[in-house]
Amino acid sequence: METKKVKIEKISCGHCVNTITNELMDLDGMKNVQVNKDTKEVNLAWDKPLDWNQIEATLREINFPPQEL
Ligand SMILES: [Cu+2]
Repeated sequence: METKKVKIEKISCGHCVNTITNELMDLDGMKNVQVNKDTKEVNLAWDKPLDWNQIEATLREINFPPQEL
């Protein structure tokens, strides 16, 4: 299991939280997505075959580019 915490400045409301959570949980291998709307921090946990590049690309595609902490 790999984990990572990132910051996504564009998170502003519950809709953003739902979009990010749903899109990431659709990825094969994603285990956990925890989005904090107030701090704009996102905790992620995943397993193979998923890798960070794929997660980052998905976030960019849905217009929520992540910033590494
Ligand atoms: Cu929003």
